Amino acid sequence: MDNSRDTILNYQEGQPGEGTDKHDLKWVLFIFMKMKINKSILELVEGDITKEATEAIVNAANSGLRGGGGVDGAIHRAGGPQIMEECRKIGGCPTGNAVITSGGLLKAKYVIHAVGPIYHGGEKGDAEFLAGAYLNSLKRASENKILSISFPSLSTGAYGYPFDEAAPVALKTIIEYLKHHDEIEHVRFVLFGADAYRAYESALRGMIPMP
Ligand code: AR6
Repeated sequence: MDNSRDTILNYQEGQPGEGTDKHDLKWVLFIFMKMKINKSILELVEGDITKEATEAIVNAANSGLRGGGGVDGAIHRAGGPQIMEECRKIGGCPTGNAVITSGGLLKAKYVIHAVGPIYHGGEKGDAEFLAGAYLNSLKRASENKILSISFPSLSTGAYGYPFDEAAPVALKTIIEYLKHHDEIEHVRFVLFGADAYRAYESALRGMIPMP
């Protein structure tokens, strides 16, 4: 990978807890990593994607766009029935692809529903379908002139993809896209829990030298 234009802008780590009492070693929670890819910002944060204020958030949907558990359930609960109404009209989306609806009651104006693969042990084109779900989400964003977008870690919940295998595929796809498309200014990975965050941080460290 050509690293010459990729710059670490910020890198901070903390441990869960509140307060600053050095004796019981509690630190304020503040975990994120931020870097520049070409003209765009790529950020990793730990959090709940339904609270994101980027112009679009990505949903880990199923091919019937029927809703479900995990991040899909959380997005439909927070965004209200309008999103499901639009999903019904669209009807479905093949694995590895993505469709767009409005964001309903969410802070985000749009939801991009991406269908990642069910994990088959790293075979049957798992990585290609996973990369396709990220790539097609970014294409929907570019087509709709969306400047900022947040992703969850697709396929790593109910669909069983291990974080350490999914993270390099996800990050590589997004980094390659941003190198050739500076119309998307800001991409955030909103990772649910410390295990997810650590896997993505470690994959990113493996791709781009860190200070
Ligand atoms: N914010 C960010 N990430 C989240 C959140 C949240 N609020 N909630 C869960 N995650 P999953 P999949 C993480 O199961 O594996 C659904 O039923 C979670 O920790 O949501 O692609 C759909 O309808 C995990 O790492 O999606 C499909 O049928 C990641 O999001 C199926 O599950 C993805 O977990 C899709 O399975």
